[in-house]
Amino acid sequence: MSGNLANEPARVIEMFRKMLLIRAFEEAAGEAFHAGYVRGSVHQYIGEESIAVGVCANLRDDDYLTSNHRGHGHSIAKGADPRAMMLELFGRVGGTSDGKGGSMHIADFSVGMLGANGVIADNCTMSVGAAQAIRLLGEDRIVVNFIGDGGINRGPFMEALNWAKVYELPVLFMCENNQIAATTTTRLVTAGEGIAGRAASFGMPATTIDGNDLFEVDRTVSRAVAEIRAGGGPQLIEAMTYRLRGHFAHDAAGYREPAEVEAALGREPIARTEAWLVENGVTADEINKLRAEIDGKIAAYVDEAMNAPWPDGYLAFTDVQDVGAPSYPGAGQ
Ligand SMILES: Cc1ncc(C[n+]2csc(CCOP(=O)(O)OP(=O)(O)O)c2C)c(N)n1
Repeated sequence: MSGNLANEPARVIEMFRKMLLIRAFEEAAGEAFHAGYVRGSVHQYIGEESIAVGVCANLRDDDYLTSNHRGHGHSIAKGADPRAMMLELFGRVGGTSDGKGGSMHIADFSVGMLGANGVIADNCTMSVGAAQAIRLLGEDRIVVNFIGDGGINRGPFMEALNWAKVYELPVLFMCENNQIAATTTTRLVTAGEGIAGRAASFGMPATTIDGNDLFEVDRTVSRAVAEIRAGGGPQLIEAMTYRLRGHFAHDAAGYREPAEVEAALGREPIARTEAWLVENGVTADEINKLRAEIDGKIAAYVDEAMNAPWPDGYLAFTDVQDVGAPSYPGAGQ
């Protein structure tokens, strides 16, 4: 690996730490799901960590991000608190939405995380709305919109690309191409020139990169963000990757050849970044210490979430649009 990070080992270590944090969070989320603590579903981001981390390392706190159903990694990379996220997955008080959102609806406006979204591609129109607001307010923030390769076949994606380009809005469409949408090979159900080609047909600069290479993600996103922030209009980056687990925690992914998974393991981003760190003088001891520290933190979050109180009923009516709810027990507390 080589890239613009090559002379910044401290920055690489910080990014590696975030990748480990995401991996440990996702492993714990899967275990909690199987143990019956998490209602609904859990879509793990295992194997794709370099994209979220490489993207968010180039954003400011006040930049916006929208996400999809596989949003834990995006949220952590943008700065959301993994402790509050774990409480949210468990549906408890103190979660990012006091348990109302759950795994697919993490939001933390304090770090620009406008929300994950379980409806495929619907975050695209939210991103464009946020970008339109940035334009109206004369700000220099940008919006990053995460989307999967399956999501690009839904209407809101096409609408959003069109609107963003017509108004030259500050949006980076970040497509994580893990090559499969639930159980369907995306290539077989996608017409045209592919993802980058589709963006290019809207007149939008678009490029395809190796998303498992943290350095390539960082380098490409850093350039795109600078251009978008300077008023250059929207862009799309297609980051090739592979999800190492099933579509969701209860999917054994039997539709994949073991050899394919084996090959993907050889390209997975944490091992690749770790190899770079070792080559550049970081010792195995230091890496083990980092891992142990992160694993300890995540175990404490799980422990706390298992024992945290459930929300009182009245919390169902807080932080939601006021539709004139009638009086309810605990109102005004
Ligand atoms: C509008 C809509 N249709 C279908 C679904 C069911 N669904 C959930 S995830 C998914 C596949 C998404 O694939 P992709 O966008 O490639 O993301 P990935 O899961 O690969 O990260 C589907 C079809 C949904 N959530 N929303």
